[in-house]
Amino acid sequence: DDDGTAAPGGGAETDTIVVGFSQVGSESGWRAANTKSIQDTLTAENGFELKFSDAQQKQENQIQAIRSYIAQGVDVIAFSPVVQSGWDGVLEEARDAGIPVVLTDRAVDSTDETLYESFIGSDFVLEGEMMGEWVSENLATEPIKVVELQGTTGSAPAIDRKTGFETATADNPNVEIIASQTGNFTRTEGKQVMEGFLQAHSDIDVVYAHNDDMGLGAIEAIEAAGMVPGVDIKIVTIDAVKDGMQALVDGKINYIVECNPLLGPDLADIIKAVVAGEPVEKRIVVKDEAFDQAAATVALPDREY
Ligand code: GYE
Repeated sequence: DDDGTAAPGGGAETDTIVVGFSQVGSESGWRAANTKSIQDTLTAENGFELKFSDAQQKQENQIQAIRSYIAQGVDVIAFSPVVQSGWDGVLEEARDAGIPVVLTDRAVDSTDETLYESFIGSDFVLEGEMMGEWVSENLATEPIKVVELQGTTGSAPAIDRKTGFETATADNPNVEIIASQTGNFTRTEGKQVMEGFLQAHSDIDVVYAHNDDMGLGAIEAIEAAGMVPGVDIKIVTIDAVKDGMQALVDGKINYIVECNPLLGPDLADIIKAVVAGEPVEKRIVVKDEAFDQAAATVALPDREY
């Protein structure tokens, strides 16, 4: 029988927000920093219970994880979609179950915006454009041959970073992209694909890698081929995680456009607002900077990731 007095701390439990989060994988330094930010923020202390799963870069694993969060009746589902297409079915299942969904980092191409509450992440087209402009102005004052290491096929950042770069370099006839292949955002595959590029082409001037890790893999391949990365072949990448910034400072990378992975605090705020029934922005764009070698030397000591 309830005597009307709450047990000590009894109220707190019912306030806990249960979140099911399906992460892309553990493919890169960016992903490691992003996972840490989410796990450090969605804590019991901050009023959350976090159910976290790693999809190992496979969409079917993510769909399975989301279905299991629906079955468990979590309060909110959050996820970073591996690829852009094919989400409508499972998102409808979440909506039918009355569970709100928040997208982080990567977009879905669903035209039905009622399938999710909010999408927080960087503008990947803009990142590609920032890179294209820098390459066009700083490296393509004479004809250059560029090889491109693409991110995971079908993922928003791979599609958008390719498009942005092509758009920004379209008006410069000196920029020629001679090869473009996926390295799946990993160091190992970036190295392997670069080895193939080096075998097929003796005249590569620039590597454009869609993330730091693939650029770091390319560095290994270039050094193994007896050339000097950053000098004989210029390297430009996206992310600006610690290892990438260190390579930039060391002169092995020539330019990095940032992509901020610290999405945890904003994600926590969005989820709290959604649960409280407060209005949230449909699209929250994270701002990114860019670094040349001099700027990286100044910034590196204070970098959080
Ligand atoms: O750039 C890459 C990671 O989706 C923005 O995924 C993210 C990308 C990031 O694997 O390193």
